Order: sequence, then C-alpha cells, then structure tokens
Amino acid sequence: MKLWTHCTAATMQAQAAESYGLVNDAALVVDGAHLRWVGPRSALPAELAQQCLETHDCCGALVTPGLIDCHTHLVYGGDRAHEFELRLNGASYEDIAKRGGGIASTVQATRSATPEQLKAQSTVRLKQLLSEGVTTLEIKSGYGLALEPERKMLQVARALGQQFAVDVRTTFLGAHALPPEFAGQPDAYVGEVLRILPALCAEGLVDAVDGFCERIAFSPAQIRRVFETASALGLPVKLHAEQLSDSGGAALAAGFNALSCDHLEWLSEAGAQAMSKAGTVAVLLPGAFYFLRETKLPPVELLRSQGVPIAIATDCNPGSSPCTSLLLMLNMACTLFRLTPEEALAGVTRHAAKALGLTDRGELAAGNRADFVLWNVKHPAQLSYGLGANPCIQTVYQGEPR
Ligand code: DI6
Ligand code: FE
Repeated sequence: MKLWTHCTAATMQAQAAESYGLVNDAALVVDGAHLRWVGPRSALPAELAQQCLETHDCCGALVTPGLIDCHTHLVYGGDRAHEFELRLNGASYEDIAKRGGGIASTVQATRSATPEQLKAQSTVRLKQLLSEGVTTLEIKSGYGLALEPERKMLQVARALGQQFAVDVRTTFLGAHALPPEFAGQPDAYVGEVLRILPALCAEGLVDAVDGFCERIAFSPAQIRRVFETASALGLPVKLHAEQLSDSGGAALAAGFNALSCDHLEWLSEAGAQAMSKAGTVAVLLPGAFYFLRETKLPPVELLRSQGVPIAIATDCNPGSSPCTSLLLMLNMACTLFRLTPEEALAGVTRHAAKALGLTDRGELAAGNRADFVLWNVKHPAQLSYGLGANPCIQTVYQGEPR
C-alpha cells in the first residue's frame, strides 16, 4: 500500500459537512488501483500506516478526485476553423452549408480519415484534457452516420482508452444528424440507426446511446425509436435535449431513466420535474453556449429547486465547442451560468460520474478508484477562478502516477 500525505483533500463527498468535503492535513491510503482510506492524517489508523511501504509527500498540494469529462465528441476528422473565419468575415450559416460546410464537412472528413489519422488527431485533444487532470472521459460517435465510419470512430475511442491512462466510456450517437445519402428521409435513416446499433453493441463498442433531439435534428418520436432499441439491448441512454428549443426531449429521456440530459437551455419546469423523478443528471455545456453566442441561459435555479444534479463538460466538438479545457468550463459555468465554484467542481467529479452511471469515482472515498489530482492551489475555488491557467501538478490514475 501507498500513503499520500501532506495535502488538503477536497473529497467532494456528498455527505460531508464541510464544503467541498474539505479535509486539512489529509492522508490517502492507496491499495492497488483503489483508495483504502481517506481522512485527516491524525486519524489514520497506525496498523494501516505500517502497511504503507511507499510514502508520497504532496508538499501541501490540494488533492481532488480525478476530473471527469462526461460529454465529448473528441474523435472527429478535420476541423472547422475555416468556417469560423468565413463567418467572421460575414458569411452566413446558409452560405457555409451550401458550400458543404457545417456538420456535413466533419462527417465527410471523418469518413475519409484512416483510423490512424483519426487517432493521431484525437490524441492531440486527449493530451490537452489529460494535462488538466482528466481521468475519465466520455467519447461519442456521430460523425460517421453509417455502420463502417461509426464503428471506426468507436474503435478509435476504445484504442485511446487502451493506449492512455484514462478510462474512456463510449457513446453511440448515430442519431446526431442526417447523412447526405438519407437527405429528406429522416425516418428511413432512423431505421438504419436501429440496424447499426445492435451490431456495434455486439462488438462491445457501445457503453451508452445518445441522440440529438431538436428541430434541426431528430424529433421526439424518432428518438423514442432509438431509445426503445437501446433499452432492449440493456444500454443506458442520454440525450442532447432542449439546446435550441423546447422539444420535450428531457421528459422523453427521463421516461427511459436517462443517465443525463445535456445542454438544456430551453428546459421546461415539467422537463426538470421528470428529470428529478428519474434521477437524471443535467449536463451543462458552457463552451457551446459561449461559442454559439447563445443568450438563453439554462434554468439553473429550477434545477437546484428540483434537486437535479448538475454536471459540466467540454462538449469538445468541431462545430459548437472546439474546447479541450475542462478547467475553462469550470470558470465559464460560474461566470456565464452563475454556478458556485463548489457546484462547478461537483459537476466535473461526483455529478459527472453519475452522468456516466459510474459509482466508483467522483469522490475521494475508501473503496473508490484511486484516481486523483494534485493541484498547485490553496483552495478549490481557485480551480474555477483561474482563466487559462493549469495548476495541475500530478495526476494519479488507478493508483499510479501518470
Ligand atoms: N449539439 C451540438 O452543439 C453539436 N452537436 C450537437 O448535437 C454540434 C456538432 C457540430 O456542429 O459538429
Ligand atoms: Fe454534444
């Protein structure tokens, strides 16, 4: 066993009396890949201390649980910087779409990339997230929109999880957009999604199923078909819901006991109530809100009053949130959405774990995975306060320094 000591621990334990579950002069005992004991050093049982053959001095660092980015589209081909530039030079979305831009251009670039190219490009983004203490990461498909390229995306996501010291959870997002070969036939494409999903599930490539429920994407009735198939396969669901309008997606997803509903700027009271009842997490994505220059704020007060847990994520994607900094999202969740720094940190730890259906992480507690981060800050609020700094000193993944 290993002892980590001389630190302040923000345990983020839900039951803790102190905010952030803060423990001054803390000790953590690591047994293999798991935490055996967490608490004040003065309370560390002597027989446990004796069994620790290795001691790490954290030199006064703040220790938090490993960060969890619970909503990303990290694997994709190409980028859309050129469209960004065209827009800032006066082109409209329509002009860009007519030139084959927008989501269609990412689908094209993703389809034409080899797995090696896709992996190399995604590795750059992954490393940026890892440098900020991310130990668990969700990656969605959804730029392939046909069996082969969706499989390729998910295989690249799995390969990243094997190569790097990070736990990758994959999500099938076939119902993201309409591919060109199904233009004008959304129901037929949903039929194709229902055919693709069981195949990828059988290959062990799918941990959860997502969809984009929006006027410009898929209707609640179409998403329902996807969710019925997912449920029949025993897969948990989640939904891009109420991002640009109130389509009733959140209530639909909650009816399938969704792990999370994401975006939610236009969430209604009925939607929030349904999520509360189902224990569905609200994943807020300040990067997309910022990048699309939205003005409609997600109803944070409603989520609080309904007791809906709030998570925060990067939504890392080429179109609406080309973001690879989860720490920046903490700041934006506070400045733009008025979350408290404690809520924001819970949003990338405890609540992000819940958004992925994971019960063995997100809090520093005995029995949980030994995924934690050492920070060069005195107080956890500094993690949300900083804008563009990276105070990460070291990340420990499953008990091993990374
Ligand atoms: N919501 C979004 O904001 C992104 N996808 C989604 O479902 C946009 C993705 C893109 O433009 O590439
Ligand atoms: Fe997204």
